[in-house]
Amino acid sequence: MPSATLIGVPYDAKSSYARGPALAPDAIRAALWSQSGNRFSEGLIEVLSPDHLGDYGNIAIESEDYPLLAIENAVSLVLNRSSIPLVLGGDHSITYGVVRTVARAVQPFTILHLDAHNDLHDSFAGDRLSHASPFARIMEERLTARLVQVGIRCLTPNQRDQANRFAVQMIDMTSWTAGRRPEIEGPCYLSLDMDVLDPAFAPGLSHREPGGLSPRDVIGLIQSIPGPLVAADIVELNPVRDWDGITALVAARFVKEVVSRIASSAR
Ligand SMILES: [Mn+2]
Repeated sequence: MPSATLIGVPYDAKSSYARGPALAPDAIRAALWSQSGNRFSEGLIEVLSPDHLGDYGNIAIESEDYPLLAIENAVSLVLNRSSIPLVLGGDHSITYGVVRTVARAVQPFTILHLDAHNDLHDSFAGDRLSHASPFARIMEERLTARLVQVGIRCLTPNQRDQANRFAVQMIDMTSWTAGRRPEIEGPCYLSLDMDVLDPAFAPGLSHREPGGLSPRDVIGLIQSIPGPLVAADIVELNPVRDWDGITALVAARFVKEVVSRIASSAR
């Protein structure tokens, strides 16, 4: 079995602003396998090889309804094969279904959440499964031991109150710039919202928020996760708003570094 297995979730019906992330899994695969790059991570692991990376394909999306069962089935199948799920969204709503499934199989783990927004809205436009709400559900259901958020820069007073309510550890962009870095121990779930990046590096986003991280910062964060990864997701790439596939290429690079991180900690 490969160390990691891609699962595409082409679902963006919980997006509050622009549709398009449903096209991301295939855009990331195209960039990943493009002849413009090679098969290795920065740590010189041949990540694009059957030993290290498998592909479940995309789950079938048949309606606008939240695809909880389909996500659970795919993630469980990969975990049962002793491979680590690397889920390509889709909008950020899909993280709830993935974390819920992983939490039944593995405990405890810390979630490292990279994002411009803290996604802790109790509901958004009346929807508790909105892409602005996955971490409210995750914390309410106590699916994780600890939530660490990095890159946040779009808080509202209500969002700050939610973060306090759930005892979230937050490294916003101001503290990041001042030099604060996450301290993670033990098993880790990585949830990587592409809009954590500054839009100068990544125009293919539904929500472009200036003042964000660079791809180099995110690669450094991935490489510095000390414990084993239990699963990961990369979400919110919007190919409709991308320029010449540049953001898909950044996402593909993140895939390679995540797979490398998984491969180097595999038993
Ligand atoms: Mn998000």
